[in-house]
Amino acid sequence: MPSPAALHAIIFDVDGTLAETERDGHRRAFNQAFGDLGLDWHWDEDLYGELLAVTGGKERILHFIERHSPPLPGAREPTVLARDIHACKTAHFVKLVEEGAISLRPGVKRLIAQARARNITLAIATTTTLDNVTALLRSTLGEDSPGWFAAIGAGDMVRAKKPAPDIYFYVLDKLGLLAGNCIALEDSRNGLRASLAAELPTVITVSSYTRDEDFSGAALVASDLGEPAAPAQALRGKLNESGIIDVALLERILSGARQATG
Ligand code: XBP
Ligand code: MG
Repeated sequence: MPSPAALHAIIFDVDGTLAETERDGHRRAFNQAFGDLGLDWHWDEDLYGELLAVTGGKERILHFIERHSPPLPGAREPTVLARDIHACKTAHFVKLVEEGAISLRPGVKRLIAQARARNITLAIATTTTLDNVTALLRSTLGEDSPGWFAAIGAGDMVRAKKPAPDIYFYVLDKLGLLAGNCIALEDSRNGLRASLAAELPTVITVSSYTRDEDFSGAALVASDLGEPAAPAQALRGKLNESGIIDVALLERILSGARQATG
């Protein structure tokens, strides 16, 4: 039985991991922004699933313009148009979140509370815009909750978004911690590629758009973090008997990852 390694920090992804934000949050906000800017564009659920291959809202809009050649208004530079749509989209997303349209996924609140009680550092590494993160934390965990996170790495704070590891390096640097003492929680292949490239042991809780992705390299793949009354299902790897992903299980995963890397 490996001895528990010191778990110093849990680094959370946001979209798909803290909450199911994509289908009825970001996608809706993009479509509202298209309407506001007089664009005859619509991203349905299937199209949006394809577009999620590209992380970052501005990058996703530019990819859509390039790939789908939608009608463009006047002689607007695509990068300028993408920036304007994105600003409007962020305002819509924040409003949706403030109205309570998005809730946390099972087990997220429980794990955050347990980690805080155990003095384990919390951090965030996401490609989404900082305003979206703080709005989501405030609306689901309370006004002061952004302050619970020792580092929040978001959006354009780094040059290259996931699957590049930059946002994880940024957060590790802010925390002053080694990857081997942290666990990343992700929901997507792009997120996993980023965390693994930063050498972070990673637990995946699949989300509605990502459940069929390739999660090779993850320490554990589960349906969600689980709650006592609604245990999670392990899709790869082993959960504990209670079917809950808690600090003890994350510590065990870290010990296993350490032993594997010698
Ligand atoms: C999430 C994303 C984000 C959001 C939109 O990826 O790709 O781009 O869809 O956010 P991850 P912005 O969960 O891997 O961080 O529009 O604010 O960029
Ligand atoms: Mg995600």
